[in-house]
Amino acid sequence: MSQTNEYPLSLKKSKSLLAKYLTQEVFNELKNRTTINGFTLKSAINSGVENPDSGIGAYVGDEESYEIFSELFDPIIEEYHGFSKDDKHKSNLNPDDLNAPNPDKDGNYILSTRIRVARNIANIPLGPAISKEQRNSVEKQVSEILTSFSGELGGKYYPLNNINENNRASLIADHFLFKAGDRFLESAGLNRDWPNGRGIFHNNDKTFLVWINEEDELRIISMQQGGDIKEVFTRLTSAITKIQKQIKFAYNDHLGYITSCPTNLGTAMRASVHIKLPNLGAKMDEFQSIADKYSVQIRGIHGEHSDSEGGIYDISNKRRLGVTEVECVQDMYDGVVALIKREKELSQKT
Ligand code: ADP
Ligand code: DAR
Repeated sequence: MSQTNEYPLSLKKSKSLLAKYLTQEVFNELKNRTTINGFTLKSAINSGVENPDSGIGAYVGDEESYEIFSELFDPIIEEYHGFSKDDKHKSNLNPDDLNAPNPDKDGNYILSTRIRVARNIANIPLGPAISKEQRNSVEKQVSEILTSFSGELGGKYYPLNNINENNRASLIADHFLFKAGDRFLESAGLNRDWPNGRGIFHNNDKTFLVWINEEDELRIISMQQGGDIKEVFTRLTSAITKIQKQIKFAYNDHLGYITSCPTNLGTAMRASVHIKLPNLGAKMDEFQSIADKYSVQIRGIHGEHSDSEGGIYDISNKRRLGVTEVECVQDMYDGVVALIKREKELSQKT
């Protein structure tokens, strides 16, 4: 799409939130605006223009994009998060406020627990607009901070551009590492210069990991086998506290932590379990209605857009913005308790 008065025709057949809210009027209003980093409407919407099957379809290149293109992003954020342009975000990373005794002490259902937050460094562009030099500087700054950690969080950094293929494949197979960016990220400019500046840090137990320069500049992850959700959250909050003593993250009291995709704004947290629910898997209507009641999402086990396998599902919080981190984890926990209860009842009937 050239930067002229041509409205992107591919959006006419798209059901994305971008297509819904980028009216001709909004397009005319925004088409010649640029942010302080030179980020344009064309760049912000390119993913949804090139991938009409997008759910959202828009990404930002910097924190200012959410203001400069607010006529587009405000309604997208309001519809996706139920969060108006005047609402304020709140944060609570205190694990003492989480009520989550292990819901599966016998290990009959929950294979693993993973809680992640996205973070971007304040006052520099985000992935869709960052330069190669800035991205390499983020990699250097963050990896040096992480490799200075000792004790439980101590570990090693593996740059993607010289990780051996067997290591990379096994880290992905073990659910530790991100796959190369998909077509949505490609069109958003998030795969530029791949794999330069990208990598993974993990501690010796692979229970604390940080992805550098994937969809966001940091994905801070705590994960382990089993269902001790509170232990996973406690480790994550300790790691976040340590990291943010040395890095200022992009944050404001309206949108919370700033992320490249509007779906991750606020806490930027996805708290998930991989859980065996074969009986519910055979009754998807009931499965989905329980998930809806507890604001949790049912996903496949190999990341976004993947399928479930062997009756194992990825269950995670749906709410991210306008709720605290404790509430995100509590949402997931309460949903998992309800799903396990129903799975037990169904298994006793068979
Ligand atoms: P994100 O949560 O950062 O958006 P994805 O959902 O794409 O990331 O998942 C990234 C990787 O993390 C995938 O390999 C996925 O299988 C793995 N993963 C997500 N949740 C869990 C979990 N609860 N246990 C183990 N691996 C998980
Ligand atoms: N596939 C894009 C992104 C949706 C949310 N997932 C992210 N950010 N990884 C879409 O617009 O459907």
